[in-house]
Amino acid sequence: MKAFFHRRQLLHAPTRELHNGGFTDYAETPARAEAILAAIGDVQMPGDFGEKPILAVHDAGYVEFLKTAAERWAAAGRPGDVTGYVWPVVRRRALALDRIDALVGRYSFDASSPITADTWTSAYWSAQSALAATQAVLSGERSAFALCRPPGHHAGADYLGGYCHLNVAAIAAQAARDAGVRRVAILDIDYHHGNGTQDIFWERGDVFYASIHADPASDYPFYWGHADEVGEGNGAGATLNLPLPRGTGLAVFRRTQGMALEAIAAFGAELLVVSFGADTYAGDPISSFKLETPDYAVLAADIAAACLPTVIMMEGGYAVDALGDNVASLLLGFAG
Ligand code: OKP
Ligand code: ZN
Repeated sequence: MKAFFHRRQLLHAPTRELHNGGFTDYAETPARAEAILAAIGDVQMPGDFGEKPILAVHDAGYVEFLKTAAERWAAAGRPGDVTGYVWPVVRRRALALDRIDALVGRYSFDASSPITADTWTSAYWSAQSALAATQAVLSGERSAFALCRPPGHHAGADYLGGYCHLNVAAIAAQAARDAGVRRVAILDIDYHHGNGTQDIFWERGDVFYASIHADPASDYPFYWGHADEVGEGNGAGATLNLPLPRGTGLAVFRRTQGMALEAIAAFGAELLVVSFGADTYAGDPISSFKLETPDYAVLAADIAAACLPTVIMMEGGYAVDALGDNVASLLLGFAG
């Protein structure tokens, strides 16, 4: 399977994150991508598809914020990485915000995703890898892998969070739509609910979003991913949330993924985007499912059996020592 990655995706490296009331090392490290690279071998550099496919999903003011946040932070005399501390829980009206602290609250939803001077560059090339993999599939490849890092599924049209800045799965799905694919499905099998992807397509009937994730009653991102969230307007019924309890292993996960794949087939998808997180792994340091390395090959074979052109996006997965093997298992399982 063709795989895409750009070395500039390694530049984004916040030093720490707020986790359970204290600062810990940032979990979404460049070492994750290095581990995947070491395990899968050949990757190609993506071409540069420019900002247009990014702006087809993301708000222009938000993109401008991502590009300039670190400069604004430094100009305000702040040390370290850009971090928010105040959020507009209720947005009564649009305000012309100028202060960096106000902007970071406006354009984010959590405090675990600091911005550095390199964040935009890495996120940009993560999106280009997603676009290159999508282009490969649109050009006739049966599947392709985008080694996206930073990941994307928590990022909304105008907000970052959960280590995500640009929603690579949404950018890929939109690029496929703009290339003439009529119906696109996104299958999100990261441990966490992809709230950003859900929000972006919430009122869209042309992009189906199905997610299997830890029950938001117990796990991040808490406010999204409950089973009764099904989309609205034209998108009513085009969102499918399948929350599972902590401790879930292969048997239940596989059966649930089968339900998601049935719904995707019933929707009539012509192209599939997979948001793949290896944080469902039993050894993941921040998650609580119980999948083992060979299980990813089983799940991938089931996805491949849906017989759809498939673009696979890397999302989470924080057990760095096992990450390469887990990704390789998934990719080999898909190829059969
Ligand atoms: C990103 B992806 C819990 C903090 C949670 C954010 C998790 C982001 C996961 N104390 N931190 O979906 O793998
Ligand atoms: Zn995750």
